[in-house]
Amino acid sequence: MAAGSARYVRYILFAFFVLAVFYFISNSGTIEPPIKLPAGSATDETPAKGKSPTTGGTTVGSTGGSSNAGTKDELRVGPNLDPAEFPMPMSPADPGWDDLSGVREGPRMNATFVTLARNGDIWEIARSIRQVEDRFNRRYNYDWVFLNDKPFDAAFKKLTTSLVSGKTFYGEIPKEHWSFPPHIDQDKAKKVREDMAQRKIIYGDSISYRHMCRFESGFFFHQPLMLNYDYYWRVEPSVELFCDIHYDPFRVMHEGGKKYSFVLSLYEYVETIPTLWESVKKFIKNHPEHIVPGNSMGFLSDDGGDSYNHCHFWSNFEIGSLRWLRSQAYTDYFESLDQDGGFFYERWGDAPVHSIAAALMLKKEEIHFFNDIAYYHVPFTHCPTGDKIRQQLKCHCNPKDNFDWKGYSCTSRYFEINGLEKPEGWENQQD
Ligand SMILES: Nc1nc2c(ncn2[C@@H]2O[C@H](COP(=O)(O)OP(=O)(O)OP(=O)(O)O)[C@@H](O)[C@H]2O)c(=O)[nH]1
Ligand SMILES: *[C@@H]1O[C@H](CO)[C@@H](O)[C@H](O)[C@H]1NC(C)=O
Ligand SMILES: [Mg+2]
Repeated sequence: MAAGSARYVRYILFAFFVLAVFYFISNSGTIEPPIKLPAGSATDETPAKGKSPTTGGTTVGSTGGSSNAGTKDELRVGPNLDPAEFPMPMSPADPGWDDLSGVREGPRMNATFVTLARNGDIWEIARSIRQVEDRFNRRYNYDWVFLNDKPFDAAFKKLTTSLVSGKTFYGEIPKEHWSFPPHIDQDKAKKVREDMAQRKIIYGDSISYRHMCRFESGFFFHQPLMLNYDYYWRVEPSVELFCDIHYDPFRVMHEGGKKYSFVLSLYEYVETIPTLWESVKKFIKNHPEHIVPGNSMGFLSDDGGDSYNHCHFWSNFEIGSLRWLRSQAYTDYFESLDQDGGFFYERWGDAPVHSIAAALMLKKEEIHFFNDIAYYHVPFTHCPTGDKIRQQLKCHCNPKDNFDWKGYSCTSRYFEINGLEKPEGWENQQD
């Protein structure tokens, strides 16, 4: 008996010892101090301080500041550098292609990332930011503007500021950019939502989704924080980037004279835009001066503009010119559409609204397809066609998922109207 209980006590002591060791080991892992965040990070519209990136002991001038070009110890980064001195590596044969480490020297464009999000989107946007940083921005340190119809909370600002290598800014959208304009008949709009709910049209019963689409169509580029830039790159929560981006897409836009760009295109859900084309035709009639010769009408219409084929560029990814969106032409276009009320009497999306504007009011050559930016937003993937390019860019997308050449994509049409040759292997990806 005594021997039995002694053994029992030994077991207990042993178990206690094991637990104590575990406790010690698991705690010793958290002895390091937590990451310190910049003091200014929780204040509205304040750039995070002390974010000058350092690489191997060398300090880089803030991306927005002047670059003391010439000093040996400093990387030459900034807005006023001569692009000719810093050629971009566009393919593996170009010098500098293999250098993906550290901050890249060279000019920076007057550009920012922009994200519209709710506080509740925090983890989904964190995922997107991390991929954009890993594949591109950690070497370029562009700013990031966050917009919300409500104030961003401290947790959102803290996490996003810690993830973005450039400066972060947080803006609250004014009521007049996120509400029903006075000319909208509330009863009529309500009936539409009830009807769409019954017909199970996606987001058909949502008021906030409509405010979001109208905001992205007509107001994001007018926000005070956005007035500081000429180019934007839109990033949504839960998107993915699958390939390394070796060059600066903002520079490709600027130096190539591009005003709008896309990676995915498709047909719009007709039920959401039954009268959009009528409204566009009215605008064309009233403002023929804004319709540009050499436009992309062939992308939108199979009968010279009589009817809309519902093709559009998918706007959850966009790199574009803010100057263009702030132009008289785009302003007149948005105001005309907004007067017709389809953001509320139907459920017009910002994707067809932007796409139609780009296709009619820009020259064909001003719209760019970024084949080498591999991208996913549920449920579609753009994965570059061709084994070689995917290997060169260290892509992790499955080529089978590439949507470009499938029946519901409009990208073939874009290639045809621009006389572009489709990449080798496209035939094998048609379904
Ligand atoms: N602040 C704010 N942002 C919103 C609201 N609704 C949508 N957004 C943002 O607007 C963008 C588009 O909204 P999504 O819900 O992604 O719409 P979607 O891409 O058509 O549909 P999903 O397939 O659900 O992604 C995202 O960046 C959202 O975070 C809202 O009510 N308030
Ligand atoms: C960036 O663009 C904005 C808007 O066009 C302009 O006001 C600002 O002066 C530009 N900044 C630089 C450094 O060029
Ligand atoms: Mg989305």
